Parts: sequence; structure tokens; C-alpha cells
Amino acid sequence: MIVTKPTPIQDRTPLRFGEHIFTFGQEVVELQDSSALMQAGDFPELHRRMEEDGYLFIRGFHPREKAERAALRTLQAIDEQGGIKPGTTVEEGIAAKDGQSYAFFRDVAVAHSPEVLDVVDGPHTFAFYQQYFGGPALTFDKRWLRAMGRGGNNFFHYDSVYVGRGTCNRVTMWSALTDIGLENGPLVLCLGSHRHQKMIQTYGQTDADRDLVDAVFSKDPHEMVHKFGFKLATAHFEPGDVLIFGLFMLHSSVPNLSDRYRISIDTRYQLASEPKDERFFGEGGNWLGNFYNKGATYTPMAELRARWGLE
Ligand SMILES: O=C(O)CCC(=O)C(=O)O
Ligand SMILES: [Fe+2]
Repeated sequence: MIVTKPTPIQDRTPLRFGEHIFTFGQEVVELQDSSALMQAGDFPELHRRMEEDGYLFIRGFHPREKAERAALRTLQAIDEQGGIKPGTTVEEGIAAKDGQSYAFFRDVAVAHSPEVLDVVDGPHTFAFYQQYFGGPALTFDKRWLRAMGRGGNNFFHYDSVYVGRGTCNRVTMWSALTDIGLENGPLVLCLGSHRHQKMIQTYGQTDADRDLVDAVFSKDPHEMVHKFGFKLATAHFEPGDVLIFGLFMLHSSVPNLSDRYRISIDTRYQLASEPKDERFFGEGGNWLGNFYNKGATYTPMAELRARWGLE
């Protein structure tokens, strides 16, 4: 594992995002670290920040060794599938070929391995959410464990469209398991998108599977910045760093520019007493999930955005 200690990102540092280059201090800023608040157990202030900023970025939320063990378990599974470059060690996590990403969503031998659950279901994680929500918390059986190769990324969306049934009082936690610098496909937020009432009232109210609609709002970071006026925010993530946000926060990942797998896992937490999103619960990877309406035609996002006046 390559270890580089993140220092504050200097203004004028470039962020390469697909075809576009954004500049720190202008279109993009560094996420604000709330780890001191977590260490102090200052939940009122954590709630205030979540409300105000729409996210909590917590460095070292998971013990680094635990995150690294989960990454290694994932890399071993990739190695078994021939995905590690010959002549390199599994720990280095170098891809055998470009453009190949892996998802272990239903592969519970990996996604529910003790190494992975020790991170996302660990006592430190549940103790945090119990305090955060003020009662016993639960997480979905589906855990989105991803290893992104070169070029791999996801696009701008609200999680509500994918995982929004049941309570709205639910958060996503995106956990970095490898060292993820700006070149390695970090997660990016659109600051202020959790307050964009029009977007929340239109796009945010859709359910991809119920309404048979496209789920991705945009693939274009340039329009997020220049048409919608959002500032982007990201960071150099180390193993164990997390980003927590609600159902209505636009986010995307940046394409990985390197030949090293970007390994992350995103998991959901809510009060155990509140209604769940039943699509994501089941034994042995046999949950319904998203896009289960086989053969259905999904309304294109361009058409929906025109209808909403968000084109
Ligand atoms: O890891 C990614 O690329 C996307 C993650 C995501 O969409 C999420 O954490 O909700
Ligand atoms: Fe997401």
C-alpha cells in the first residue's frame, strides 16, 4: 500500500475530472475535516455541520489497519479473478489491465467478509451511529464494495433516487479503503446541493425503480459548476477516512487516472426503529436491489430535466 500523508491542498492545485480541469480555490475546495468533533464526542456540533454543510468528512473514522485489511481482502478476491498485474504484489493493488473495475455488491464472500464487516459494521461504527441518531442503528445487507480501475467512476446523483424508500433520516457513509489522492478517483460533492429546493422537489422525489426513470442527474461536472453554480469539494482520502452525507447531496466520483485500484465501500445507516428500504435486505446476496424491472424502458434524464425546468 502506498502511504502518503495528505497535507492541505494548496490553492491553484488542479483537479483533473475527465475532460475538464478545475482549480482549487476556484471551482473546487477541500472538504472540511470534522474528526476533532468526533473525537470530542461533540454530536450537537456534528449535527449542526451536517445541517449546514450537508456532509461530514471524518479522517481516521475507521482504524487505518482495519481499512487496509479490508482493502487487502478485496485485492485478494481480484487476484483470484486475474485482476492483479503479474510481477507486482497483491498489496500494491496494481491493475492487470486498464479499464477494468470490480464490484462485489452481491459477492458476500468478499463484501461480508470479516475484514470488511470489521470496518463498516465494527463496534466503532455502530457506536457512532447510535449516538448520531440517538438510538440503535441498522445498516443494509447490501454494501457497495467497489474497486475502480483506470477510468472508472460514477456520475452525479442524489442517493434518494437509488436508496430512498422508507425513512429519509438515513445517511450514506463512503469509506476509503486505499490511499485515494486526486489522481486516484476520489469522491466529489456539489456543495449546497442539499439546499437546492427545486432539485430536491423534482429529481430528488423520483425513485428509479418505481418511476422507471434514469437515476443519474448528470455526467458532466462542467455543467454542475457553470450551469448550476455548485462548488465542488473533495480531498485526498487515506484508508479509514469517511465522507458521510444525506439522501439529497449531489455527488460523483472522479475517473481514476492511475493503474492502482481505488477501493471504497459505501454503506447506509438509519435508526433501527424507522422504516427500511426493503430492496436491500436479504440472505446471501439475494436482495432485490435496483433496476430489477427487467426489460423496462427508463425515461431519459434529458426528458425529465426538461419537464422540471432543470435543463
Ligand atoms: O464510489 C463511488 O464511485 C460512488 C459512491 C456513491 O455514489 C455513494 O457512496 O453513494
Ligand atoms: Fe451515491
